[in-house]
Amino acid sequence: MQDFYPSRGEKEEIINRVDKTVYSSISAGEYSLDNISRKEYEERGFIVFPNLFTQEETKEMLKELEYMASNTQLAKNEEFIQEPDSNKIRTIFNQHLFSTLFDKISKEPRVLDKVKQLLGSDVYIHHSRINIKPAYKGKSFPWHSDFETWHCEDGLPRCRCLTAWIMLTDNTEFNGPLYVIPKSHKKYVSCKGKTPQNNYKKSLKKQEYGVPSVNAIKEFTKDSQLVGVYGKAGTLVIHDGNTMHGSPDNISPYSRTNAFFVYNSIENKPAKPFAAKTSRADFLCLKDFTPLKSE
Ligand code: AKG
Repeated sequence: MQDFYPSRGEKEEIINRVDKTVYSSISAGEYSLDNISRKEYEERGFIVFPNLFTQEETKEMLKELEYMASNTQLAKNEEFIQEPDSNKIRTIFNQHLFSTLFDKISKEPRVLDKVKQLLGSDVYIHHSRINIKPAYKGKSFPWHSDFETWHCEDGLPRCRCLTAWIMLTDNTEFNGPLYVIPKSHKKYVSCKGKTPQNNYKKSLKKQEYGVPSVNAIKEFTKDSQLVGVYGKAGTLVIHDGNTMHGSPDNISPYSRTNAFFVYNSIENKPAKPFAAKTSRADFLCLKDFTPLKSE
């Protein structure tokens, strides 16, 4: 299969994106995007919907998460990832498979109508994850494009995927919020380096491969800028699979928790990894391609 997004080679290079960002303008349901919002997403590579979920709904999600994170039996699953230098939970993968509440949220029309419209087809979940950034100790994520990893290590052929994420706590300038670079989704950083065997085991705690150099980030900021994504609990953000993002440590006394759902078009099913000898673990690249229906 042709590789439209080569990466993990001898040297870093910034190349053009070959895929669309918005695949359809046709409504996919009551909660689809209007022309202005679609244009904003197309141009900036992300869009924020403040308070899309109510305080009651986010409280319920947080309660469900607390139950999952404190259950020692559940924590034995490989989907439960600890911080690099402590046994604190950093990420729980596939919350929608562990919890009926999160399964329902993944099919929420307020989210799914937008996602299906943007990707212009039926969609399935590539994986989901909740990142918990505990007060004072939560660790950073370096700059990266998610799609670079999903392409190189999971084999997603095209950038027809996105992440819809819900703030389960307020995200402020102090508690390790996500930073994004508007317009960065229109370029692709072909990263330097050869993917080691079982890279994911390390990269889920601390990513080293698929991380652009400081020069690439500087290049992106020449005609853009770094933006912090802040909002109240209940805010929904959608970012394109290739939008450059990262986040700093949380040194504030307040925790920061976000639930991410990665949607992929059913027309973009994974092939063989494009830059790794073997695929990552199955839980990172789910193979249930049944189209999601709103609930
Ligand atoms: C990722 O999981 O790809 C992120 O970049 C999340 C960053 C964060 O949760 O702070």
